[in-house]
Amino acid sequence: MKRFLTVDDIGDLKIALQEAVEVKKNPYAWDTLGKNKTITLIFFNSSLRTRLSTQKAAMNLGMNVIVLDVNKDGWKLETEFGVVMDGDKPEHLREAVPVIGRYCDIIGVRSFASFEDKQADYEEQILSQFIEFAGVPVISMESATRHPMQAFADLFTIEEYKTKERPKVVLTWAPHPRALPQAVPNSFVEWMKEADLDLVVTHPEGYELATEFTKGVNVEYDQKKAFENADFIYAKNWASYTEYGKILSQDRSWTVDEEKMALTNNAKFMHCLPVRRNMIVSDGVIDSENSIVIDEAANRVVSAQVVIKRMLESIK
Ligand code: SN0
Repeated sequence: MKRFLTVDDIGDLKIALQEAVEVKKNPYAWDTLGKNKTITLIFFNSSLRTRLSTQKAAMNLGMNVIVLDVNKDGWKLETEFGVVMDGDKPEHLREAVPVIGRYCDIIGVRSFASFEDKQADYEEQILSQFIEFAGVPVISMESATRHPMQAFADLFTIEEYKTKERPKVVLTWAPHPRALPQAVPNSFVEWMKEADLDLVVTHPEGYELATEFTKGVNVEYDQKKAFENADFIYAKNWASYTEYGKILSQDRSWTVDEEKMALTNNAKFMHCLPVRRNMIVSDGVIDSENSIVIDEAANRVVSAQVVIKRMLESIK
């Protein structure tokens, strides 16, 4: 496995989920696989779960881990080509990436959408330079358009909790004070579409995701209707894709609360975290027995470990 960005990179989902079961059951079974191998985790944006779970997954595999917060520790990096570098960015990614690649065996990178340039974001201007110039396998730890490690953990969590063969899974938009990327919902849809479940996406008008993700997906603009008979409610805010990066609504009638959860089939509540309480979800719902957000976050170690394990196996 040379890169991990989209659902296609993981191959057969059933096999990947089976591997996740094995990794969770026996996390130290491959603890010498990463001996004398180094993973470097590069952060252009904040992180709690991704940083800690990826580090833990690598350590379970016996790897050394280097973490670099670009905004705090490195040179400010130029990401655009053909620019006169007379500003505040002393180094170009074109040099920084291959240099980092010489110091390690796998690179993980987090680079959110900038919301300045839709095309640059959807062409993955930063991640694609890592893939092209690193010389080692690259893992997306949330790029401009996707968060595959999260979606893999989400799918695994649904597999663990489902009580019927084909559960109804609802991705609902919810209000938020800031403009957030589409990466989490994009990946969620991309992965759930491939899985054996009934996916419904609900959001206000104007929040349509890019059609490359939602083609063929059931979109329901009436949130309450979408919630009927749901087995899983996955809440997430995202900013508009069509009016790129804009907040079109902060309508708190979209907040997931007890009244709406009562419409479901006793659904489990999921969110990738961090979550804004009483904006995205009421205290009552996230603190309820049906909330599985902590187990979901715990499974981030599992998804990361499957991916890193596969990469180590391919570079051995
Ligand atoms: C990120 C996002 O893509 O929505 C990371 C989620 C895994 N979330 C945030 O940036 C939340 C920040 C906030 O202000 O609540």
